[in-house]
Amino acid sequence: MQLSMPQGQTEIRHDWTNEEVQALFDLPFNDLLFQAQLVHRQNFDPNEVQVSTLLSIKTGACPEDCKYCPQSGHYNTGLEKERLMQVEKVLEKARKAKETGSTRFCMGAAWKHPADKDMPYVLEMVKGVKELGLETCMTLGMLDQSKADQLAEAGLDYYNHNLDTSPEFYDKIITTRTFQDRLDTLHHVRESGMKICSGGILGMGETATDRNGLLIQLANMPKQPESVPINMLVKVEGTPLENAEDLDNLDFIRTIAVARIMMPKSHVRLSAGRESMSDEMQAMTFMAGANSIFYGECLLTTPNPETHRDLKLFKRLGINMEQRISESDETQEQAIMNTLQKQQDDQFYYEA
Ligand code: SAM
Ligand code: DTB
Ligand code: SF4
Repeated sequence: MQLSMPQGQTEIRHDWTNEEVQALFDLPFNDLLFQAQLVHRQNFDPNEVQVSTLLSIKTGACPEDCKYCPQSGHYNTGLEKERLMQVEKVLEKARKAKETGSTRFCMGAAWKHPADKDMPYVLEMVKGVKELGLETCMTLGMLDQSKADQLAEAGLDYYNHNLDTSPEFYDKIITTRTFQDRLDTLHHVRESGMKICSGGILGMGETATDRNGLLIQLANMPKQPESVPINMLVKVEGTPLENAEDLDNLDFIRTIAVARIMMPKSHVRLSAGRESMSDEMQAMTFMAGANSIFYGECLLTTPNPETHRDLKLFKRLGINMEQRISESDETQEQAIMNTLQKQQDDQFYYEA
């Protein structure tokens, strides 16, 4: 099939069809990666990756039944539940994230939606993190318009709310809310003026058409999400997906490349699952157009690569951490140097 799109174009389209997306996936691997690189280079510095740090501010006992999630109260994953974290503790973690060179702090809660009584604390967290000079992101479940507006007013930059998979596969994974519920929340987030972070999970037993469907839903939104996390399923013991079949790594990389082509100006985030990926696999996802990661030893409840492994990989690949516009190069460079120095010291004492 002939694609109507010239190679490396920057035009943002909202009318992608399954046939066109499938044609991209069917390209020879090298041709697909080449095309994704062209698009990437026309829209971003190809050697820059944005880094965000995650923190679980309320853990476990979630009323939703997402089959992939260690925090769902429907499954026994042995996870220790924690109530909403105190604001000062959150700010302490945010300060540490900034010291390691992170530019965005993403706070996640295992809620179906935030309760009215929790809002004042959550809003304080947004204000406090913002005052530290970090970009703010939250993922708290569903939002009505009023809660979205309150968060926006407090200074929340991004709201993360994943579509997770195609509309067709959705109810095989989650039964306690609908795909339309997710779209409604994203609509409220857009209306409030916040930026959207929305993506999905691969490797849950979905078909290739489901992966096309997820990307089409994201790309064909009236305004594409500014940030698109692509998670590889982390198989957690006790969840219904603990024995899901592995997705071919090359298909994961292809999905990143197709996402990059369909959403040329969005940051595509290589999200959960990095802990079990080789450095070479991660390098290929960066080649395919991924330009954001979660940085720090822990995602929400599962492990992530250690910061020194990431910094070493970035150095080997000649990748720089994306700066915040308002942040001077020196401020962030100093933070990264401090982290490296501390790690060298730790290594010295460990080996002594
Ligand atoms: N409760 C809120 C919600 O679902 O929107 C926010 C937190 S929830 C943990 C955020 C996202 O993490 C989910 O939408 C899902 O995409 C991702 N996630 C959760 N468990 C995962 C796993 N085992 N592997 C990969 N991604 C996962
Ligand atoms: C996203 O897409 N992935 C992150 C973030 N948004 C909130 C969460 C990944 C969670 C992986 C499982 C865990 O650590 O609990
Ligand atoms: Fe709850 Fe979010 Fe986990 Fe679903 S993904 S069970 S909503 S914490």
